Parts: sequence; C-alpha cells; structure tokens
Amino acid sequence: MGLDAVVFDVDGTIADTERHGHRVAFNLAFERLGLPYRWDEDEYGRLLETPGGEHRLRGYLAARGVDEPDGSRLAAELHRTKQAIFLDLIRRGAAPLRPGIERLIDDLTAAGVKLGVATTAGRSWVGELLSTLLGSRRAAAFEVVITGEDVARRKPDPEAYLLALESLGCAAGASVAVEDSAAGVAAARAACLACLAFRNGYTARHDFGLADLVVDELGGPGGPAVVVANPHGIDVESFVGVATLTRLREAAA
Ligand code: XBP
Ligand code: MG
Repeated sequence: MGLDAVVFDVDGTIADTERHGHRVAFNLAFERLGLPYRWDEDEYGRLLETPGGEHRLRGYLAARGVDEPDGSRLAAELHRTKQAIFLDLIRRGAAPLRPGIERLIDDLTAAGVKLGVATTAGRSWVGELLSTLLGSRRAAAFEVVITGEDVARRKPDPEAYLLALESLGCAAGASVAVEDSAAGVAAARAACLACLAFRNGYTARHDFGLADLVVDELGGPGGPAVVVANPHGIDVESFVGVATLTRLREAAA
C-alpha cells in the first residue's frame, strides 16, 4: 500500500493567513461597523484557540457582555463583513503561501496521489485563495474541498477529515493529513490518518504529541526540511515529499 491521498488543512498550513490576513480583516470589520474592538497579534493568537471565525467572534462578544440574541446577530454580520474584506486582502497578497507547499503539491500530483482540503474556515474564500496563490492548475489538483460549512462539528472533531476521505474514496490507513495546529492534528488522528504537523508562529507552542512528524520547514531551495519531532524515527528527505509521507503512513499504520 503506497500513499493514496494527502488531505491539507488551509489556515496556517497551505498559507500564512491568520496574522496579516484574517486578523486584519476582523479589525477592519470592527472599524466598518463602528465597534471599538481591535485584536493585536498576541491577543489574536490566544483567540485562535477557538476554531471557526464566526464562533471566535461570538465567544469574544459574549465575554464582553454582548448578550444573546444580539451577540449571534452581530457575530454573523461582522463575519460576513470580515469575509469580504479578507477576500480583498487575499487578492492583495496579505496571505502568502507557506514555503515548500507548491513543491510538495507538485511532487504528490506527479506521483498520482489524490489531494483534498479539510478546513474549519468558511467556503466563501477558500477556493479563491487556492486559485490565487497556487494558480488554476495546482488548485484543480484538489479533488475535494471540505469547509466549516460542510460539517456539524469543527476540529478537533474528525468529521471534516472523514468527509474528505469519503469524498476522495480513500482509506484513512492509506492517507496522510498535513496540519498546523494541535486541534487539527487531533482531528486527523481521530480520523485515523497519519499526520504531518507543519508548525507556524502561532502554533509553535501547541502540543504536537499526537503528530507522526513535526517540522518547522518542509525544505526546498531555501534550505533543508527542519524536523522538530520524529517519533517513529523515519528517514526524512531534505525536502518533505512523497517518499517521506509514504514512510510516515507506513510507520503510523
Ligand atoms: C482555521 C480557522 C478558521 C480561520 C478563519 O481553519 O479556525 O476559522 O481562523 O476563517 P483551518 P473563517 O482549519 O484551515 O486551520 O473566518 O472563514 O472561519
Ligand atoms: Mg490550520
């Protein structure tokens, strides 16, 4: 059994969307609705503990005494406004691809590995982000895109990954997930997927004890892969590609 599919998370994995993308869009939405709230980089890092932009807003407003039903109504209006602003920020380049992702996608598609997405985020911008950052050919390689609007339960619940595998027609045991957060890794492992954790500035202090390999860099022209944890002791190429992910799947089986 080789490697049948790889399912990617989006925010913080495929692209660096949170710090200069979503956070800025949330703040501009607050401003546009005449609200005094502003999220600096550190506070936003803490708020990321709540997966899902609208849920994050609802929790934040509730903590500031905005009672129901006003809280849900305001969170929904803010989130709609934020999504439109975020789309514009994507087009302006505010959410760059993470280094090595393009090369990994090319390596996987060249080997005939199926690709999917499982994200907590809303559907309104995911497709545009993939095509804007990856180009139409690479974006088209993603046969299925599961978003927060397709599931009843968000990560760390495995529902998004289970739905992605079902849609791809692939078994968990023959597939690998790529994630940036502890909640995402927990979701992938709960779906019985082997999981590569690709840390970023906001998730570097997360507990990645469930991950099968943890890296800070995938490797590429800019330098070799930077491995943080390798619990199975697998051989990791200088660039994390098909061979490494296949070994990962085998070791996690
Ligand atoms: C991370 C999330 C998302 C984003 C905001 O998603 O929690 O909610 O922070 O996007 P991922 P929305 O699973 O891709 O890491 O406002 O569209 O929810
Ligand atoms: Mg993520």
